Amino acid sequence: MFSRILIANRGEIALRIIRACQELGVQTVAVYSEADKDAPYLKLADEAVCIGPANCAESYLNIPHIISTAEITDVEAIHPGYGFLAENINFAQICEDCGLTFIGPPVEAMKLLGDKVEARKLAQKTEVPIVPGSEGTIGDESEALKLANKIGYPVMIKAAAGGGGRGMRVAHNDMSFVSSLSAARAEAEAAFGDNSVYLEKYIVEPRHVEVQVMADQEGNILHFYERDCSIQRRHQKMIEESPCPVLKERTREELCNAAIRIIKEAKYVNAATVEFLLDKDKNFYFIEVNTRIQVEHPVTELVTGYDLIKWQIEIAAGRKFDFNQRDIKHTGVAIECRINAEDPAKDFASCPGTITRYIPPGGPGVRLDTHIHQGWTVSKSYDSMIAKVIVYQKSREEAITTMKRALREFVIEPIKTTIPACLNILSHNLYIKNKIDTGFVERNF
Ligand code: MV4
Repeated sequence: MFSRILIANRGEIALRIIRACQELGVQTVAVYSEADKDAPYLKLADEAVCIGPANCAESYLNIPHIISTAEITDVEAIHPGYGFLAENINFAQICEDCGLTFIGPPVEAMKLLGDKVEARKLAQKTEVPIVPGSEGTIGDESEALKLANKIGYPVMIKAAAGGGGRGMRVAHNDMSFVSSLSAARAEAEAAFGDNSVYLEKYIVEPRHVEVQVMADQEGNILHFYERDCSIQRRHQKMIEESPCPVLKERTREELCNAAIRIIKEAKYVNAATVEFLLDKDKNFYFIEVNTRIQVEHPVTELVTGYDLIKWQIEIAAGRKFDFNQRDIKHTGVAIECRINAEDPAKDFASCPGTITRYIPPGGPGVRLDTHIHQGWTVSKSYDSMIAKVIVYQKSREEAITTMKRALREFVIEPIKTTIPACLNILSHNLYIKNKIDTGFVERNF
Protein backbone atom coordinates (compact mmCIF):
# COMPACT_ATOMS: atom_id res chain seq x y z
CA MET A 1 0.00 0.00 0.00
CA PHE A 2 1.05 3.61 -0.54
CA SER A 3 2.37 5.42 2.50
CA ARG A 4 1.20 8.82 1.23
CA ILE A 5 -1.00 10.15 -1.59
CA LEU A 6 -2.00 13.57 -2.88
CA ILE A 7 -5.63 14.49 -3.50
CA ALA A 8 -5.95 16.72 -6.55
CA ASN A 9 -9.47 17.92 -5.84
CA ARG A 10 -11.65 19.92 -3.45
CA GLY A 11 -14.95 19.84 -1.59
CA GLU A 12 -16.90 16.74 -0.71
CA ILE A 13 -14.88 14.37 -2.89
CA ALA A 14 -11.57 15.53 -1.38
CA LEU A 15 -13.06 14.80 2.05
CA ARG A 16 -14.43 11.44 0.84
CA ILE A 17 -10.93 10.44 -0.35
CA ILE A 18 -9.31 11.61 2.92
CA ARG A 19 -11.79 9.41 4.83
CA ALA A 20 -10.92 6.39 2.71
CA CYS A 21 -7.20 7.03 3.28
CA GLN A 22 -7.70 7.33 7.06
CA GLU A 23 -9.28 3.87 7.07
CA LEU A 24 -6.51 2.45 4.89
CA GLY A 25 -3.76 3.99 7.02
CA VAL A 26 -2.54 6.06 4.08
CA GLN A 27 -1.25 9.59 4.73
CA THR A 28 -2.81 12.39 2.72
CA VAL A 29 -1.68 15.63 1.15
CA ALA A 30 -4.56 17.96 0.37
CA VAL A 31 -4.18 20.84 -2.06
CA TYR A 32 -6.34 23.94 -1.92
CA SER A 33 -6.99 27.26 -3.59
CA GLU A 34 -7.11 30.56 -1.71
CA ALA A 35 -10.92 30.36 -1.79
CA ASP A 36 -10.82 27.01 0.07
CA LYS A 37 -8.17 27.92 2.66
CA ASP A 38 -10.61 27.64 5.59
CA ALA A 39 -12.14 24.31 4.56
CA PRO A 40 -12.22 22.11 7.70
CA TYR A 41 -11.40 18.93 5.75
CA LEU A 42 -7.90 20.33 5.18
CA LYS A 43 -7.24 19.74 8.90
CA LEU A 44 -8.00 16.04 8.44
CA ALA A 45 -5.21 15.70 5.89
CA ASP A 46 -1.64 15.14 7.06
CA GLU A 47 -0.53 18.15 5.02
CA ALA A 48 -2.33 20.88 3.11
CA VAL A 49 -0.67 22.94 0.42
CA CYS A 50 -2.02 26.07 -1.28
CA ILE A 51 -1.68 25.71 -5.05
CA GLY A 52 -3.05 29.03 -6.26
CA PRO A 53 -5.93 31.50 -6.39
CA ALA A 54 -9.66 30.70 -6.57
CA ASN A 55 -9.62 30.51 -10.36
CA CYS A 56 -9.52 26.79 -11.31
CA ALA A 57 -7.09 27.24 -14.18
CA GLU A 58 -4.52 28.61 -11.75
CA SER A 59 -5.11 26.07 -8.95
CA TYR A 60 -7.06 22.81 -9.29
CA LEU A 61 -6.27 22.62 -13.02
CA ASN A 62 -2.70 23.86 -12.65
CA ILE A 63 -0.68 20.76 -13.50
CA PRO A 64 2.81 22.19 -12.74
CA HIS A 65 1.65 23.36 -9.28
CA ILE A 66 0.08 20.01 -8.46
CA ILE A 67 3.04 17.97 -9.71
CA SER A 68 5.57 20.10 -7.85
CA THR A 69 3.49 19.81 -4.68
CA ALA A 70 3.54 16.03 -5.16
CA GLU A 71 7.34 16.10 -5.52
CA ILE A 72 7.90 18.36 -2.50
CA THR A 73 5.59 16.38 -0.22
CA ASP A 74 7.04 13.08 -1.43
CA VAL A 75 3.76 11.31 -2.29
CA GLU A 76 3.64 8.09 -4.30
CA ALA A 77 0.28 8.58 -5.97
CA ILE A 78 -2.36 11.15 -6.92
CA HIS A 79 -6.12 10.67 -6.64
CA PRO A 80 -7.86 13.08 -9.05
CA GLY A 81 -11.45 12.61 -7.76
CA TYR A 82 -14.02 13.60 -10.43
CA GLY A 83 -14.07 16.67 -12.68
CA PHE A 84 -10.93 18.86 -12.84
CA LEU A 85 -8.04 16.62 -13.99
CA ALA A 86 -9.75 13.25 -13.56
CA GLU A 87 -10.13 12.58 -17.29
CA ASN A 88 -7.16 14.61 -18.49
CA ILE A 89 -4.94 12.25 -20.50
CA ASN A 90 -2.07 14.74 -20.47
CA PHE A 91 -2.16 14.90 -16.66
CA ALA A 92 -2.21 11.10 -16.30
CA GLN A 93 0.77 10.86 -18.67
CA ILE A 94 2.71 13.52 -16.73
CA CYS A 95 2.06 11.64 -13.46
CA GLU A 96 3.45 8.51 -15.05
CA ASP A 97 6.48 10.37 -16.45
CA CYS A 98 7.19 11.75 -12.97
CA GLY A 99 7.00 8.32 -11.35
CA LEU A 100 3.70 9.13 -9.61
CA THR A 101 0.86 6.62 -9.72
CA PHE A 102 -2.30 8.13 -11.22
CA ILE A 103 -5.17 6.57 -9.26
CA GLY A 104 -7.24 5.86 -12.31
CA PRO A 105 -6.99 3.93 -15.57
CA PRO A 106 -3.90 3.49 -17.78
CA VAL A 107 -3.30 6.34 -20.24
CA GLU A 108 -3.98 4.01 -23.18
CA ALA A 109 -7.44 3.10 -21.87
CA MET A 110 -8.23 6.79 -21.29
CA LYS A 111 -7.24 7.60 -24.87
CA LEU A 112 -9.26 4.76 -26.33
CA LEU A 113 -12.44 5.45 -24.36
CA GLY A 114 -12.10 9.23 -24.57
CA ASP A 115 -12.66 8.82 -28.31
CA LYS A 116 -16.38 8.08 -28.46
CA VAL A 117 -16.14 6.68 -32.00
CA GLU A 118 -13.42 4.23 -30.93
CA ALA A 119 -15.51 3.31 -27.89
CA ARG A 120 -18.45 2.52 -30.19
CA LYS A 121 -16.21 0.26 -32.29
CA LEU A 122 -15.00 -1.47 -29.13
CA ALA A 123 -18.60 -2.12 -28.06
CA GLN A 124 -19.44 -3.45 -31.52
CA LYS A 125 -16.43 -5.80 -31.42
CA THR A 126 -17.57 -7.27 -28.10
CA GLU A 127 -21.18 -7.64 -29.31
CA VAL A 128 -22.55 -4.99 -27.01
CA PRO A 129 -25.61 -3.28 -28.54
CA ILE A 130 -24.87 0.24 -29.78
CA VAL A 131 -27.31 2.86 -31.06
CA PRO A 132 -27.70 2.42 -34.86
CA GLY A 133 -25.55 5.07 -36.51
CA SER A 134 -22.46 5.87 -38.55
CA GLU A 135 -19.57 3.38 -38.78
CA GLY A 136 -17.04 6.01 -37.78
CA THR A 137 -16.66 9.77 -38.02
CA ILE A 138 -18.56 11.31 -40.91
CA GLY A 139 -17.16 12.97 -44.03
CA ASP A 140 -18.53 15.84 -46.09
CA GLU A 141 -22.05 17.22 -45.99
CA SER A 142 -23.50 15.20 -48.88
CA GLU A 143 -22.17 11.95 -47.45
CA ALA A 144 -23.50 12.90 -44.03
CA LEU A 145 -26.95 13.70 -45.46
CA LYS A 146 -27.13 10.31 -47.17
CA LEU A 147 -26.18 8.62 -43.92
CA ALA A 148 -28.73 10.60 -41.90
CA ASN A 149 -31.47 9.50 -44.29
CA LYS A 150 -30.29 5.91 -44.13
CA ILE A 151 -30.39 5.96 -40.32
CA GLY A 152 -33.74 7.80 -40.43
CA TYR A 153 -34.70 10.97 -38.55
CA PRO A 154 -34.48 12.02 -35.82
CA VAL A 155 -30.71 11.62 -35.71
CA MET A 156 -28.21 12.83 -33.16
CA ILE A 157 -24.90 14.44 -34.14
CA LYS A 158 -22.24 13.86 -31.50
CA ALA A 159 -18.64 15.02 -31.17
CA ALA A 160 -16.09 12.17 -31.26
CA ALA A 161 -14.10 13.97 -28.57
CA GLY A 162 -17.26 14.91 -26.62
CA GLY A 163 -19.25 13.09 -23.99
CA GLY A 164 -21.51 13.97 -21.11
CA GLY A 165 -23.85 15.83 -23.44
CA ARG A 166 -21.30 18.35 -24.72
CA GLY A 167 -21.26 18.97 -28.46
CA MET A 168 -24.53 17.17 -29.23
CA ARG A 169 -27.33 18.16 -31.62
CA VAL A 170 -30.61 16.55 -32.68
CA ALA A 171 -31.88 16.91 -36.26
CA HIS A 172 -35.38 16.06 -37.45
CA ASN A 173 -35.01 16.62 -41.20
CA ASP A 174 -32.46 17.41 -43.93
CA MET A 175 -32.76 21.11 -43.39
CA SER A 176 -32.11 21.12 -39.64
CA PHE A 177 -29.46 18.44 -40.19
CA VAL A 178 -27.32 20.67 -42.40
CA SER A 179 -27.35 23.57 -39.94
CA SER A 180 -26.92 21.28 -36.91
CA LEU A 181 -23.95 19.59 -38.57
CA SER A 182 -22.00 22.81 -39.02
CA ALA A 183 -22.99 24.04 -35.55
CA ALA A 184 -21.91 20.72 -33.97
CA ARG A 185 -18.60 20.79 -35.86
CA ALA A 186 -17.88 24.36 -34.81
CA GLU A 187 -18.78 23.63 -31.21
CA ALA A 188 -16.60 20.50 -31.18
CA GLU A 189 -13.68 22.41 -32.72
CA ALA A 190 -13.98 25.17 -30.11
CA ALA A 191 -14.43 22.83 -27.14
CA PHE A 192 -12.06 19.98 -28.02
CA GLY A 193 -9.90 21.24 -30.90
CA ASP A 194 -11.33 18.38 -32.96
CA ASN A 195 -14.30 18.81 -35.28
CA SER A 196 -14.96 15.12 -35.98
CA VAL A 197 -18.54 14.06 -35.37
CA TYR A 198 -20.55 10.85 -35.73
CA LEU A 199 -24.23 10.06 -36.08
CA GLU A 200 -26.65 8.01 -34.04
CA LYS A 201 -30.35 7.36 -34.29
CA TYR A 202 -31.99 9.63 -31.70
CA ILE A 203 -33.53 7.49 -28.97
CA VAL A 204 -36.72 9.20 -27.85
CA GLU A 205 -37.34 9.54 -24.10
CA PRO A 206 -34.73 7.04 -22.87
CA ARG A 207 -33.67 6.25 -19.34
CA HIS A 208 -30.02 6.75 -18.49
CA VAL A 209 -28.64 3.62 -16.86
CA GLU A 210 -24.96 3.15 -16.04
CA VAL A 211 -22.97 0.18 -14.77
CA GLN A 212 -20.24 0.50 -12.14
CA VAL A 213 -17.21 -1.60 -13.02
CA MET A 214 -13.88 -2.09 -11.24
CA ALA A 215 -10.83 -3.86 -12.68
CA ASP A 216 -7.66 -4.83 -10.81
CA GLN A 217 -4.16 -4.96 -12.30
CA GLU A 218 -4.37 -8.73 -12.78
CA GLY A 219 -7.21 -8.38 -15.27
CA ASN A 220 -9.99 -9.36 -12.86
CA ILE A 221 -13.09 -7.37 -13.75
CA LEU A 222 -16.15 -7.05 -11.54
CA HIS A 223 -19.38 -5.12 -11.88
CA PHE A 224 -21.25 -3.52 -9.00
CA TYR A 225 -24.62 -3.37 -10.74
CA GLU A 226 -26.27 -0.29 -12.17
CA ARG A 227 -27.50 3.18 -11.31
CA ASP A 228 -30.46 4.93 -12.88
CA CYS A 229 -29.59 8.58 -13.48
CA SER A 230 -32.58 9.67 -15.53
CA ILE A 231 -33.52 12.54 -13.20
CA GLN A 232 -31.39 15.27 -14.72
CA ARG A 233 -31.71 18.76 -16.06
CA ARG A 234 -29.56 20.06 -18.91
CA HIS A 235 -27.21 17.10 -18.54
CA GLN A 236 -26.77 17.82 -14.83
CA LYS A 237 -27.90 14.84 -12.80
CA MET A 238 -30.14 15.72 -9.85
CA ILE A 239 -31.22 12.38 -8.36
CA GLU A 240 -29.67 8.95 -8.88
CA GLU A 241 -30.72 5.55 -7.59
CA SER A 242 -29.64 1.94 -7.48
CA PRO A 243 -30.90 -0.48 -8.61
CA CYS A 244 -32.67 0.79 -11.73
CA PRO A 245 -36.32 0.28 -10.72
CA VAL A 246 -37.55 -0.89 -14.15
CA LEU A 247 -34.92 -3.52 -15.04
CA LYS A 248 -35.82 -7.21 -15.05
CA GLU A 249 -33.18 -9.52 -13.58
CA ARG A 250 -32.42 -11.00 -17.04
CA THR A 251 -31.78 -7.58 -18.57
CA ARG A 252 -29.71 -6.48 -15.57
CA GLU A 253 -27.43 -9.47 -16.03
CA GLU A 254 -27.04 -8.81 -19.77
CA LEU A 255 -26.38 -5.13 -19.18
CA CYS A 256 -23.74 -5.73 -16.52
CA ASN A 257 -22.00 -8.42 -18.55
CA ALA A 258 -21.98 -6.13 -21.60
CA ALA A 259 -20.25 -3.47 -19.49
CA ILE A 260 -17.62 -5.98 -18.37
CA ARG A 261 -16.90 -7.05 -21.98
CA ILE A 262 -16.18 -3.45 -23.02
CA ILE A 263 -13.91 -2.84 -20.01
CA LYS A 264 -12.04 -6.09 -20.67
CA GLU A 265 -11.48 -5.24 -24.34
CA ALA A 266 -10.14 -1.78 -23.34
CA LYS A 267 -7.55 -3.45 -21.03
CA TYR A 268 -8.94 -1.18 -18.35
CA VAL A 269 -7.77 -0.93 -14.73
CA ASN A 270 -9.52 0.82 -11.79
CA ALA A 271 -13.06 2.30 -11.64
CA ALA A 272 -15.15 2.83 -14.76
CA THR A 273 -18.76 3.70 -15.46
CA VAL A 274 -20.31 2.28 -18.61
CA GLU A 275 -23.28 4.37 -19.76
CA PHE A 276 -26.30 3.04 -21.59
CA LEU A 277 -29.61 4.35 -22.83
CA LEU A 278 -32.65 2.22 -22.04
CA ASP A 279 -35.54 2.68 -24.49
CA LYS A 280 -39.30 2.29 -23.90
CA ASP A 281 -39.09 -1.43 -24.75
CA LYS A 282 -36.21 -1.90 -22.27
CA ASN A 283 -33.64 -2.40 -25.02
CA PHE A 284 -30.28 -1.05 -23.92
CA TYR A 285 -27.66 0.67 -26.07
CA PHE A 286 -24.09 1.49 -25.10
CA ILE A 287 -23.26 5.22 -25.36
CA GLU A 288 -19.97 5.95 -23.60
CA VAL A 289 -17.55 5.08 -20.79
CA ASN A 290 -16.57 7.50 -18.02
CA THR A 291 -13.02 6.80 -16.90
CA ARG A 292 -13.35 8.19 -13.38
CA ILE A 293 -15.12 7.63 -10.09
CA GLN A 294 -18.45 9.41 -10.33
CA VAL A 295 -20.36 11.80 -8.09
CA GLU A 296 -23.11 9.20 -7.63
CA HIS A 297 -20.83 6.32 -6.52
CA PRO A 298 -22.33 6.29 -2.97
CA VAL A 299 -25.61 4.69 -4.11
CA THR A 300 -23.61 1.75 -5.39
CA GLU A 301 -21.61 1.59 -2.14
CA LEU A 302 -24.84 1.41 -0.12
CA VAL A 303 -26.56 -1.34 -2.12
CA THR A 304 -23.41 -3.49 -2.48
CA GLY A 305 -21.55 -2.72 0.77
CA TYR A 306 -18.20 -2.13 -0.98
CA ASP A 307 -16.12 1.01 -0.47
CA LEU A 308 -15.29 2.00 -4.04
CA ILE A 309 -12.83 4.75 -3.14
CA LYS A 310 -10.81 2.43 -0.91
CA TRP A 311 -10.77 -0.13 -3.74
CA GLN A 312 -9.59 2.50 -6.23
CA ILE A 313 -6.58 3.13 -3.99
CA GLU A 314 -6.00 -0.57 -3.28
CA ILE A 315 -6.12 -1.41 -7.00
CA ALA A 316 -3.67 1.38 -7.84
CA ALA A 317 -1.34 0.01 -5.15
CA GLY A 318 -1.48 -3.42 -6.82
CA ARG A 319 -3.87 -5.30 -4.57
CA LYS A 320 -5.94 -8.05 -6.19
CA PHE A 321 -9.65 -8.49 -5.50
CA ASP A 322 -10.09 -10.92 -2.62
CA PHE A 323 -13.71 -11.58 -3.62
CA ASN A 324 -15.47 -12.51 -6.84
CA GLN A 325 -18.59 -11.58 -8.79
CA ARG A 326 -20.79 -14.04 -6.91
CA ASP A 327 -19.83 -12.34 -3.63
CA ILE A 328 -21.20 -9.00 -4.86
CA LYS A 329 -24.91 -8.83 -4.06
CA HIS A 330 -27.19 -5.86 -4.23
CA THR A 331 -29.79 -5.49 -1.52
CA GLY A 332 -32.28 -2.74 -0.86
CA VAL A 333 -32.57 0.62 -2.58
CA ALA A 334 -30.31 3.66 -2.38
CA ILE A 335 -31.19 7.15 -3.64
CA GLU A 336 -28.93 10.19 -3.86
CA CYS A 337 -30.05 13.81 -4.10
CA ARG A 338 -27.48 16.35 -5.19
CA ILE A 339 -27.79 19.58 -3.24
CA ASN A 340 -26.64 22.50 -5.38
CA ALA A 341 -26.32 26.13 -4.38
CA GLU A 342 -28.73 27.22 -7.10
CA ASP A 343 -31.90 29.23 -7.29
CA PRO A 344 -34.69 27.25 -9.02
CA ALA A 345 -36.69 30.49 -9.28
CA LYS A 346 -33.87 32.04 -11.33
CA ASP A 347 -33.51 29.18 -13.81
CA PHE A 348 -31.12 27.40 -11.46
CA ALA A 349 -28.57 30.21 -11.54
CA SER A 350 -25.74 29.44 -9.13
CA CYS A 351 -26.19 31.05 -5.76
CA PRO A 352 -22.89 31.67 -3.95
CA GLY A 353 -22.77 33.21 -0.48
CA THR A 354 -22.18 32.56 3.21
CA ILE A 355 -24.24 29.96 5.09
CA THR A 356 -25.36 31.46 8.40
CA ARG A 357 -27.72 28.66 9.47
CA TYR A 358 -26.89 25.02 8.86
CA ILE A 359 -28.65 21.94 10.24
CA PRO A 360 -27.61 18.64 8.63
CA PRO A 361 -29.97 15.67 8.28
CA GLY A 362 -29.25 12.36 10.00
CA GLY A 363 -30.90 9.36 11.56
CA PRO A 364 -31.51 5.84 10.24
CA GLY A 365 -30.63 5.21 6.62
CA VAL A 366 -29.13 8.65 5.92
CA ARG A 367 -25.61 9.35 4.64
CA LEU A 368 -24.44 12.91 4.09
CA ASP A 369 -21.38 13.55 1.93
CA THR A 370 -20.44 17.21 2.20
CA HIS A 371 -17.68 19.62 3.18
CA ILE A 372 -19.97 22.52 4.15
CA HIS A 373 -20.91 23.82 7.60
CA GLN A 374 -22.34 26.89 9.33
CA GLY A 375 -20.18 29.86 8.37
CA TRP A 376 -18.94 28.31 5.11
CA THR A 377 -18.89 30.57 2.06
CA VAL A 378 -19.93 28.94 -1.21
CA SER A 379 -17.57 30.33 -3.85
CA LYS A 380 -18.73 31.38 -7.29
CA SER A 381 -15.56 29.88 -8.76
CA TYR A 382 -16.63 26.25 -8.52
CA ASP A 383 -19.36 23.81 -9.39
CA SER A 384 -22.54 24.56 -7.45
CA MET A 385 -22.84 21.10 -5.87
CA ILE A 386 -22.32 21.52 -2.12
CA ALA A 387 -23.70 18.29 -0.64
CA LYS A 388 -25.08 14.86 -1.43
CA VAL A 389 -27.81 13.26 0.66
CA ILE A 390 -27.87 9.52 0.17
CA VAL A 391 -30.46 7.24 1.74
CA TYR A 392 -30.63 3.46 2.02
CA GLN A 393 -33.76 1.42 2.72
CA LYS A 394 -35.30 -1.98 2.03
CA SER A 395 -37.66 -0.74 -0.66
CA ARG A 396 -37.90 2.19 -3.09
CA GLU A 397 -41.04 3.44 -1.38
CA GLU A 398 -39.27 3.54 2.00
CA ALA A 399 -36.18 5.12 0.45
CA ILE A 400 -38.31 7.94 -1.00
CA THR A 401 -39.97 8.46 2.40
CA THR A 402 -36.60 8.61 4.17
CA MET A 403 -35.18 10.99 1.56
CA LYS A 404 -38.12 13.37 1.93
CA ARG A 405 -37.75 13.26 5.71
CA ALA A 406 -33.98 13.94 5.44
CA LEU A 407 -34.40 16.82 2.97
CA ARG A 408 -37.01 18.45 5.21
CA GLU A 409 -34.54 18.27 8.11
CA PHE A 410 -31.77 19.82 6.03
CA VAL A 411 -31.46 23.57 6.66
CA ILE A 412 -29.03 25.64 4.57
CA GLU A 413 -29.68 29.38 4.87
CA PRO A 414 -29.80 32.03 3.46
CA ILE A 415 -28.51 30.75 0.11
CA LYS A 416 -30.94 29.04 -2.26
CA THR A 417 -30.49 25.33 -2.90
CA THR A 418 -32.01 22.54 -4.97
CA ILE A 419 -33.56 20.96 -1.83
CA PRO A 420 -37.11 22.18 -2.70
CA ALA A 421 -36.69 21.06 -6.32
CA CYS A 422 -35.63 17.57 -5.19
CA LEU A 423 -38.61 17.43 -2.80
CA ASN A 424 -40.97 18.32 -5.66
CA ILE A 425 -39.57 15.56 -7.83
CA LEU A 426 -39.73 12.98 -5.01
CA SER A 427 -43.44 13.82 -4.51
CA HIS A 428 -44.32 13.62 -8.20
CA ASN A 429 -46.69 10.83 -9.14
CA LEU A 430 -44.74 9.90 -12.29
CA TYR A 431 -41.47 9.66 -10.34
CA ILE A 432 -43.09 7.50 -7.66
CA LYS A 433 -44.60 5.24 -10.33
CA ASN A 434 -41.34 4.94 -12.32
CA LYS A 435 -42.88 6.60 -15.37
CA ILE A 436 -39.96 8.88 -16.07
CA ASP A 437 -37.17 9.33 -18.62
CA THR A 438 -34.33 11.79 -19.18
CA GLY A 439 -36.83 14.46 -20.29
CA PHE A 440 -38.93 14.25 -17.10
CA VAL A 441 -37.54 17.31 -15.29
CA GLU A 442 -37.65 19.62 -18.32
CA ARG A 443 -41.23 18.55 -19.16
CA ASN A 444 -42.67 18.81 -15.66
CA PHE A 445 -40.83 21.59 -13.83
C1 MV4 B 1 -28.39 10.18 -26.78
C2 MV4 B 1 -29.75 10.47 -26.57
C3 MV4 B 1 -30.66 9.98 -27.46
N1 MV4 B 1 -30.23 9.26 -28.52
N2 MV4 B 1 -28.02 9.46 -27.84
C4 MV4 B 1 -26.62 12.92 -23.32
C5 MV4 B 1 -25.40 12.71 -22.49
C6 MV4 B 1 -24.54 11.78 -23.24
N3 MV4 B 1 -23.85 10.90 -22.36
C7 MV4 B 1 -25.47 11.06 -24.15
N4 MV4 B 1 -26.72 11.78 -24.13
C8 MV4 B 1 -27.76 11.38 -24.89
N5 MV4 B 1 -27.43 10.62 -25.96
C9 MV4 B 1 -28.94 9.02 -28.70
N6 MV4 B 1 -28.56 8.33 -29.75
C10 MV4 B 1 -30.10 11.23 -25.46
C11 MV4 B 1 -29.10 11.71 -24.63
C12 MV4 B 1 -29.55 12.52 -23.56
C13 MV4 B 1 -29.35 12.14 -22.25
C14 MV4 B 1 -28.67 10.98 -21.92
C15 MV4 B 1 -28.45 10.66 -20.61
C16 MV4 B 1 -28.93 11.49 -19.61
C17 MV4 B 1 -29.58 12.64 -19.93
C18 MV4 B 1 -29.80 12.98 -21.26
C19 MV4 B 1 -30.49 14.15 -21.54
C20 MV4 B 1 -30.69 14.50 -22.82
C21 MV4 B 1 -30.22 13.69 -23.83
